Amino acid sequence: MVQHWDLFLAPYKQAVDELKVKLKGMRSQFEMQSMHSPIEFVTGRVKPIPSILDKAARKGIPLDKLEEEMQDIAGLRMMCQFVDDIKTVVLLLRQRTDFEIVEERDYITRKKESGYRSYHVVIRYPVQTIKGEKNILVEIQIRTLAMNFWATIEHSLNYKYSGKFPQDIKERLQRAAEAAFLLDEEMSQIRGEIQEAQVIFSRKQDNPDE
Ligand code: 0O2
Ligand code: 0O2
Repeated sequence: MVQHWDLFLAPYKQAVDELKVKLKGMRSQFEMQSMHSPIEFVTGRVKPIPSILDKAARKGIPLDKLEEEMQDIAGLRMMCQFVDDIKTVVLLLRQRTDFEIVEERDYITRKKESGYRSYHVVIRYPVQTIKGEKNILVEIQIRTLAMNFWATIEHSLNYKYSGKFPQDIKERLQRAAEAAFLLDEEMSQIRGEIQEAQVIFSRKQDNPDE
């Protein structure tokens, strides 16, 4: 069984590793041209086996249908400074030719009941193997730093409460999500000033004697 999982997950691991390099490359290209990067940082993971089994049981996905029906066994996350950067990142993803977009889910204009906000793009990514090309599904979550802050903490609390939050915690988390969203809006409004400060800061770092 262990060997079976290793074999099954190998192309997912390869896809995550390759996509991390590719998506981080987008950030480096902006940096190289001294442009504001819409991407702050990129992380990636292959879903741990217990989480795959939990989700399959929860959603009634038979284990022999995981490939087609579980879209986030390979997951990438792209963090942005500003809400507007998310649109830019999505446009950049749409124009790439190394994968095909299968589905987009906008949980920013339509947040989840929990308060969760993020933009999800599901792609079909071709992995080259010694037995030929294998297309696998990968979920890319694009979110601001504030959305990520909220989601990370809510996710760990979810484990603590096994997914069943007491009503007061649920409401406080919803309010915290709104606070994070207001912070994003405020930061966007003062974006111009922030960006100007960043340009001056990076120029000073490059030329400390100036
Ligand atoms: P750097 O030089 O820190 O930017 P691996 O462990 O090799 O599979 P990786 O990329 O190290 O892969 O791990 P993971 O968990 O996918 O991504 C973590 C990356 O996200 C690390 O960058 C962290 O520094 C970066 N990161 C996490 N939180 C933040 C944050 O709040 N702000 C910023 N700017 N970066 C964050 P790297 O790739 O190690 O490179
Ligand atoms: P992980 O790896 O633990 O993060 P669902 O029916 O919501 O379980 P679905 O329909 O496959 O899942 O897709 P969806 O909702 O577009 O994306 C699911 C993933 O989005 C989750 O993965 C989370 O990473 C993230 N997500 C969705 N809703 C929430 C939320 O309320 N809070 C937080 N923190 N994250 C959320 P998993 O499966 O939970 O796995």
